[in-house]
Amino acid sequence: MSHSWGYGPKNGPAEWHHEFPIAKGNRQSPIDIVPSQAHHDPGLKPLSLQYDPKTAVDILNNGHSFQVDFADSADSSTLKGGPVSGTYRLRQFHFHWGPSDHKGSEHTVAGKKYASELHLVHWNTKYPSFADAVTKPDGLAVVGVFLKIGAPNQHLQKVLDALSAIRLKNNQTAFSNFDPKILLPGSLDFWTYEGSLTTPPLYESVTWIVLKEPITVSSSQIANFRSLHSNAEGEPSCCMVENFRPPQPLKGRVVRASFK
Ligand code: E5Z
Ligand code: ZN
Repeated sequence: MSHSWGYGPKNGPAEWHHEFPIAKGNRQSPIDIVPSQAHHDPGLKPLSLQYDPKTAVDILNNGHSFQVDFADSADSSTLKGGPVSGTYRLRQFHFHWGPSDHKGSEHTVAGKKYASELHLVHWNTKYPSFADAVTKPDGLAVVGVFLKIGAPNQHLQKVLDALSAIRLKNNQTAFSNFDPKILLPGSLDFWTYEGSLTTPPLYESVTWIVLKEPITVSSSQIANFRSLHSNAEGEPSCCMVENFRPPQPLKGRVVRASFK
């Protein structure tokens, strides 16, 4: 890669391995989840997600996606249970999407793509900081939620309304009093497997928890995601229209299901 990583033909997912050889590692994400090959595990605990709306602090265009960041200090927004032991603290959430409504998710289900995918990123509080946790095999737990096209999602509106203030890379604005729990589907049934960050540096540090039930958004709401730019001010204009990594080899991993 002659320049920094992205999603274009010259710096996209197929080229990442030159700078990040772990791209060809043994627990890379995303994957294709094949429900008929998932193992129901009755020993999995129910997933417990508790979020304090006051811990939301800002919304940032990082040039690859946009993310809502949460305060790193308070232990009031946490993930417990499911496949993990201990307490994981919410760090940020962000989305991946595509050039059209037919593709955009990172995980697929029996080969089927959704329009978009929400990632809620949590880090294991047995480590002193996110930066320490992000490189550890049990450092992160990311909840993945599929988005499909249908009726508009009112719960997403506050997020969408903030996007006009962060059109360009490195733009950031205050974003407070938001409970990401309102974005979750009715059922917390999930698949889980050991994987990685889906963007460079692709660290193999993520326990993935992918919810079975999608949420619904309208086509014009996703179009709003695509109105963001991946360039900084003064650089050639490029729209953020495609920011997903395709499924990676399973390499013998087992996907467990919390449900029958
Ligand atoms: N798409 S995702 O949910 O798999 C995901 C979640 C979080 C990150 C990326 C993808 C993320 N990226 C930044 C990683 C990082 O947090 O902190 N990299 C720093 C490089 C570094 C040590 C500097 N490492 N020192
Ligand atoms: Zn992500």
